[in-house]
Amino acid sequence: MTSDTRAARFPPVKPDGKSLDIVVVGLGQAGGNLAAEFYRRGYPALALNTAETDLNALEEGGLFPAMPAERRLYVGLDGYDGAGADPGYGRDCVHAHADRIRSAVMKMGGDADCVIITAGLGGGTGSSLAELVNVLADEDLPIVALMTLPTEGESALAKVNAVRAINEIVDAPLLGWVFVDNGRIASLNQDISVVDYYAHINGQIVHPLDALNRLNARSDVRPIRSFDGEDFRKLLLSGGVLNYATTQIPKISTDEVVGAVKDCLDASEIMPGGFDMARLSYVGLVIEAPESALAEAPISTFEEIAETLKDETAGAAVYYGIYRTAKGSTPTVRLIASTPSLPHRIRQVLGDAKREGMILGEKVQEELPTLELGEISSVELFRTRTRPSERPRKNRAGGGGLGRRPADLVDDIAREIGGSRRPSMLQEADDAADALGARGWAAAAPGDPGRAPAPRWSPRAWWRRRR
Ligand SMILES: Nc1nc2c(ncn2[C@@H]2O[C@H](COP(=O)(O)OP(=O)(O)OP(=O)(O)O)[C@@H](O)[C@H]2O)c(=O)[nH]1
Ligand SMILES: [Mg+2]
Repeated sequence: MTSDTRAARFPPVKPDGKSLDIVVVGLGQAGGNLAAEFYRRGYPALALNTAETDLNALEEGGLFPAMPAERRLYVGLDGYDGAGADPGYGRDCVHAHADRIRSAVMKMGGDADCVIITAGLGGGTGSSLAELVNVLADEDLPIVALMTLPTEGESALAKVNAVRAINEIVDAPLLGWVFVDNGRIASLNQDISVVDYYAHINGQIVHPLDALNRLNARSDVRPIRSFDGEDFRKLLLSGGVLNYATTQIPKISTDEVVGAVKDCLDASEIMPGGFDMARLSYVGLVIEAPESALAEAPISTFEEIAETLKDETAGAAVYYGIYRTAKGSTPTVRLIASTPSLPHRIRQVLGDAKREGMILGEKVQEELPTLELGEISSVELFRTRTRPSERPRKNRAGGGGLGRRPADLVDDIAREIGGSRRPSMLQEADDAADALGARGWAAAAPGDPGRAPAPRWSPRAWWRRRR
């Protein structure tokens, strides 16, 4: 492809100032709130929920960014309000509304560069996110899932729901997975009022992606080396677990830049900690700095940064961007990295879910002890009988939740993403992965030997079809 045709096909930024057309579909309350935050920033978005109450929170004048009524889809059954933390019911709802969901998503995002599906894992609606992927499976959409993990203080039910949902979603045919650590965010935002809390942290979660997507349309930055829309696309749709962040550094040096990358991977402010740097496959690193900070950093510093990152990531494909900014006095590092393995923190969530889930599972099986009431058992306390309740009884099909039987726990979450799939999307990306040799995708993604093999899915074929 000549540079002219490439430029015509992939303009550096679209008319609305974004490099990629991203659309967002939120499921459940957290999912809808996150979708509303994207919508506030100018992205087409939909909120799906089994609860009218949650959807109404997105009305004008509420605490969350508003979403117009036509972007809020009630997908409950029998007029019920919410899934009551029962993912089995959440799944039934999504399945029952499959046609409506599919047509709303395709109308909004049939041609999108990326469809981000958002949900809070732990509740009943958001934890059925894999069912939403099933509903959209035939549409060949480039889907990335963005999910929140429960905090330490949340119930065993939330934790068990979350690890079951993670196990399903890591096996789904997606092009990217983003886990957000609500516990970590809570520990760093303790002073925020409960009124503003979620709207505030949702801004923190969405901002780094939005900033990368708008980088090339900003009038206050000038590229020295561009991180363009295609670089961003390769990272976002690289088929791995993503870690992204925006952070400030005091000056541009190898220690500061590589140190910032390590901090984001190991103890991010929004993502689960414990990403293994040596297992990264792709890294996007943008340094945005004022003239004075750039003037102090000779070209040899940038070469040293590149060499150190290459070593520490054991040869990941790294996309760089260097921008001079007219604003601010300290350099900013923007990171987006991708790996085929799950961060260590997710193992801890699994451990908590196992321990607490088994206790809860046993508790819900206990029979209620009867009290010795004696003669008061037969004393009539009313002169008239109350009529039986006319509230209809819900007959929820399927499993989910902990209420019916001892927790059927996830034994182990697949440590690798995607089973036998080769998740890199483009030819060049595949070649880069091949070049990673023994550490590359094919070798690095054996999946869980105990699970059925993932369906054959070819990212290259997918990409060709879309073109
Ligand atoms: N980051 C973030 N997390 C949220 C937000 N709202 C809820 N959560 C978290 O998301 C998880 C799931 O909760 P909900 O989204 O309320 O659950 P749901 O999907 O609506 O499920 P049901 O209410 O059972 O139908 C919990 O861990 C919440 O703490 C939000 O706006 N932002
Ligand atoms: Mg809800």
